[in-house]
Amino acid sequence: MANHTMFPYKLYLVISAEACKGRNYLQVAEQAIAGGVEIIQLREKTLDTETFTERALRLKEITERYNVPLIINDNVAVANAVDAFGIHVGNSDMPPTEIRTKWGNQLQIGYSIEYLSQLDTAETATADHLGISPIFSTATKTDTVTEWGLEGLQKIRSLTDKPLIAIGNVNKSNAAAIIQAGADCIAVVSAICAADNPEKAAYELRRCLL
Ligand code: TZP
Ligand code: MG
Repeated sequence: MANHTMFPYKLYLVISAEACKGRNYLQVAEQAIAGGVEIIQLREKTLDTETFTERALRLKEITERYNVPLIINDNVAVANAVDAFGIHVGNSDMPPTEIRTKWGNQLQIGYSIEYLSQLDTAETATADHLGISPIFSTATKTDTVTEWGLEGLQKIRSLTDKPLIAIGNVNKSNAAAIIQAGADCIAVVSAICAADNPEKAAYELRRCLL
């Protein structure tokens, strides 16, 4: 079983063009990295594979320059096409066991936990890190199941050694408490993508996690 201390990233940006409110997602990503974001996921829910791949390749030019790992949401074809660091999947995507069987250890696999019962499955055992989805309910993603809260996070922490990434309405007022409750990393969309100054927003969030 992976040891959660092996996940060295504390501030994880989940980005899409839409979340950046008309600004260029590449610029927002670069500013976020300057502020202290350590790992980035490109999450585009409506693009075909070709367009998603083009956007991912452009983002990868930036993440590579700064040695920041790039994760692709949902679409394994895109993740493989751009030689991403990882793929993030949920319950309606290709299961981690299938990804591992087909592509071995090429991709780090993130897997969203929405039900406690998932912890006892081969999918969770196969994943490299787990998303606590959502830690708090959020307007950014409304089709969610369980709002875990800090207690839910603590419960999951007691049941697994996998790295835990908390996502959902995370901001500088709750980030430190989330780490204290057992998360290894916090992931945000709007706290950085929708901020007036993404670099400053990232810097302030990262400072909460020392
Ligand atoms: N998965 C669970 S909550 C969420 C995702 C992708 C959205 C988080 O967005 P925000 O704006 O950081 O609350
Ligand atoms: Mg998904």
